[in-house]
Amino acid sequence: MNAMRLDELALLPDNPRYNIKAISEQTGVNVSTLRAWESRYGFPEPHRSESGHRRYSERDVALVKWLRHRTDEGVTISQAVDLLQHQLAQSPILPPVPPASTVLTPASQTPTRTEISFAITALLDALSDVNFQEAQRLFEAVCQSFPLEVALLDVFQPLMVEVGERWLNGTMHVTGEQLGTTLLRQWLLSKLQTERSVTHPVRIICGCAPDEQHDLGLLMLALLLQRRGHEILFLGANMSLSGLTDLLQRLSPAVLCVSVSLIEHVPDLLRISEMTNSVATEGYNVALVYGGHAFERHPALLAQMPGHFIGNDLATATSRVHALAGDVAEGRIGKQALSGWLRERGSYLADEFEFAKDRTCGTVALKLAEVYPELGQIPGRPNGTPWREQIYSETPRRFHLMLQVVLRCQALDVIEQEYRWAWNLLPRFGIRQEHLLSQVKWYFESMEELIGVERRDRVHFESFKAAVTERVWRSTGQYLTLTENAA
Ligand code: B12
Repeated sequence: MNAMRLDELALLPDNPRYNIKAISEQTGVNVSTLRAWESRYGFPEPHRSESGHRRYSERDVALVKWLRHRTDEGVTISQAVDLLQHQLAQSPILPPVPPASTVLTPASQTPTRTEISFAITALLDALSDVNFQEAQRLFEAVCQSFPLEVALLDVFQPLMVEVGERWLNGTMHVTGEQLGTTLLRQWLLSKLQTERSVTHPVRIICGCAPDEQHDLGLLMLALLLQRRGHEILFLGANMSLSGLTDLLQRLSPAVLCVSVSLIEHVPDLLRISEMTNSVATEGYNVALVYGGHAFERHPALLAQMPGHFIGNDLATATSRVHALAGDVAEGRIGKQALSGWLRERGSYLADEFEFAKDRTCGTVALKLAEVYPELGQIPGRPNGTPWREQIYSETPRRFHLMLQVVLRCQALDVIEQEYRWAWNLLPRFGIRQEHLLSQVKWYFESMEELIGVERRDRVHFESFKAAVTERVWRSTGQYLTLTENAA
């Protein structure tokens, strides 16, 4: 059996099935030798029944056979075990071969198909057996060792679909389904929470139709969109419609993503669309995007639906929502384009900004120093040099001056030119895109608080912020993900 076959062995189930006599008969390795291998090399390491008897899995059988073939070829058993451990260590989800190896495919490397299907099979086994610890271990291994997009799109999504199939045909108890849902949901929510970072101010709201419980697909979409830098408000399952109109007006999101899995919740989309239409008449343009299992089952419904259906494939949907959000935020879809508003209101806003300049720039400087104390610490130069001072206090002022030009001359594009030029220098001083985007965010936050944006300017003000941030983002480094590459 060559190395490739060994890789395939990893796909076999690991649930306990055979006693020692049965595995001995199947492999031709006698019972005492099996015990000796176990005590000397820690392998095979069988499960134990409640009464303490050894129980071996299909995978154990295959691995013992593999060892026997090696010894038949003249390799010593200790060399064969070494070889086995070495080869299994190449696989991201290791069957527990002692000493328990933790060598995983680094998250930056794309796992092989075998590794992916092994992960799915192993997870399905653990869920079918309602083996909480094993399921949790495998979930963690996948999350740690696979790139996020691969974990979501290639492992967890097909896993959940298969879980649904097994539940339907009675081969998996509902508890297994619940266990999978809980582990996945917890992990996705914690990712959404911890990965929140400043980039675009383009806001996107994600929620499931009222009474709809299936929120995992939407949660994945939310996480992928957040990775593109959007500000996500995740309302989750069973979204309430009573305060939705108000929420849309208050938060002025560029996109509202709605998920519908069960057909009975489809009519709610019509109600939601009435709400997005009604806020649009007041100038709050929100693109309604919908998707979910219901439309996979009943594509004929699509023709009757309002809003945008951009497909259920999460990678493509992420790119499309990203593009749509940019369009809406920049007012391309809106009644009055951003450039028109800038012509009309730019100078007024510039005056307002000028009035609040000192306080805002002071606030931003303090925040920069507090959140990024490492900034400006150039090797070989003592701390507190004028350079550090300049980073913290001068950069918000320069940003302010640039916005004055943008607002008074209605020249959004100068931002891109200026930042492209600066980006030739800044990384050398340890400045990252995140620092620049944080500065932009804090500047606008402070300005909004101080000047109190008038109601009639609110929508365009949001678009303006988005347009500025987008340009800073675009001209300072890259934010490439697998999904983006694929798009
Ligand atoms: C986990 C699960 C549950 C969990 C949900 C937990 C949670 N927080 O999500 C629980 C246990 C609560 C549950 C309950 C029920 N479930 Co259920 N469930 C599933 C299961 C196994 C997985 C769902 C899942 O997460 N899939 C993985 C995600 C990634 O896929 P997805 O949700 O389909 O989303 C995809 C796309 O649609 C898209 N997408 C989703 N939303 C959006 C939104 C936008 C804007 C975009 C662009 C894209 C997009 O992204 C994904 C990529 O394709 C599915 C099986 C399946 N085939 O999906 C059954 C399944 C959906 N459930 C089903 C059923 C019947 C039910 C119940 C009625 C069962 C019952 N009697 O209790 C209840 C109904 C609850 C309710 N009122 O909503 C059936 C639905 C069949 C049908 N006729 O439509 C399924 C298909 C199982 C089956 N094989 O029959 N369920």
